[in-house]
Amino acid sequence: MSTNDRLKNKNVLITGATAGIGKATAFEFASRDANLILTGRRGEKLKAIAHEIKEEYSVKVVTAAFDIQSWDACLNFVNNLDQQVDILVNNAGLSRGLDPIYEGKKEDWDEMIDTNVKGLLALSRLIIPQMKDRNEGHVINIGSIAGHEVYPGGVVYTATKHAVKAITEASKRDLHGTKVRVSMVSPGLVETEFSKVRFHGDEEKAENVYKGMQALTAQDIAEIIVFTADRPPHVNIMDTIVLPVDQSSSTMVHRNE
Ligand code: NDP
Ligand code: 8X3
Repeated sequence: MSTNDRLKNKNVLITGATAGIGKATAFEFASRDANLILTGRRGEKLKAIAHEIKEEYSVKVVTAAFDIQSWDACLNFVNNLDQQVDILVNNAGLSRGLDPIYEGKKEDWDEMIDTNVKGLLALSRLIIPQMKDRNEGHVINIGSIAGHEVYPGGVVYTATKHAVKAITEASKRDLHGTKVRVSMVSPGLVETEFSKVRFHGDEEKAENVYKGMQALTAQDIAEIIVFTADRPPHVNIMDTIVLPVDQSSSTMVHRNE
C-alpha cells in the first residue's frame, strides 16, 4: 500500500474500461482517490461500473461510450470533455483470430489495426497537446509480450503491439525536454474477455488458452499500471514486461495436465 497522495484528485482517462484490465485499473485508481473518465463501446456496462465505483469511493466518475476506431468519435469525445486529463491510459484493444498470414481475414486485420494502433494514436494525438501545454501529464500505453516477440497466428496482433512499443518510444522522444511522461506496460497471458473476443465468442477455445496454468489477473496488471503512474514526477518507467510464472515466452506455457 502506498502512503503518498500523488494520485489524489488526478483525472485519469482509461480507454476500454468496460472489462478486464481497464475495469480493474479504474477501481485501482479510484482506491487512490483519483477521478475517472471511463470509455468503451458498451455504455450500459460503463454506467454500471461508474455506479459501483461511486458506491465504494468518493471520486468523480464520468463515462463516454464510443468506438475508438472512429477518429470523428474520438474528436467529438475530447471536444466535449470538461476536465483536463492528467493521466491517459491507452488500454482499449483486442485480438481477432489466430490465423496464419495466408488465411487471415481482412475484417479482423482492420479491426485490430484500427483499434490497437489508430485508436491509441487518435487519443494520444487529441490529449497530448494539453499535457504538453501544461508541461505535465502521463500517457500509459498497454502493450504486450506480443510487442516484444511474435508467434504463429499472431501476425497482425503482434504487429499492432510492436506498433504500440514504437509509438510509446517515439512519443517519449517527441516529448523530450518536457515533463510529460510516456510509459508502457507489457503483459503476458491475462485472463479477461480477451480470448473470448479473439475467438469471436467461442467460450471453449477461450478457456483452453488458460487451461492448466495460472494466468495473470486484470488486478495484477492494474496494480502495475497504478504503480507506474504513482512514481515521483521525475521518474519515467518506459516499459514493464510482466508474465505469469507459468509463462516464459509467448509460446512457452507450462501446463499441469
Ligand atoms: P478485454 O476484452 O477484457 O477488454 C478490452 C477492452 O477494450 C474492453 O473494455 C472493450 O470495450 C475495449 N475496446 C475494444 N475495442 C474497442 C473499440 N473499438 N472502441 C472502444 N473500446 C474498445 O481485454 P483485456 O482487458 O485483456 O485487454 C486490454 C488491453 O490489454 C488490450 O490492449 C490488450 O491487447 C492488452 N493485453 C491483454 C492481454 C491478455 O492476455 N488479456 C495481454 C497483453 C496485453 P467495449 O467492448 O465495451 O468496446
Ligand atoms: C495478449 C497476450 O500472448 O495472447 O497480448 O498475445 S497474447
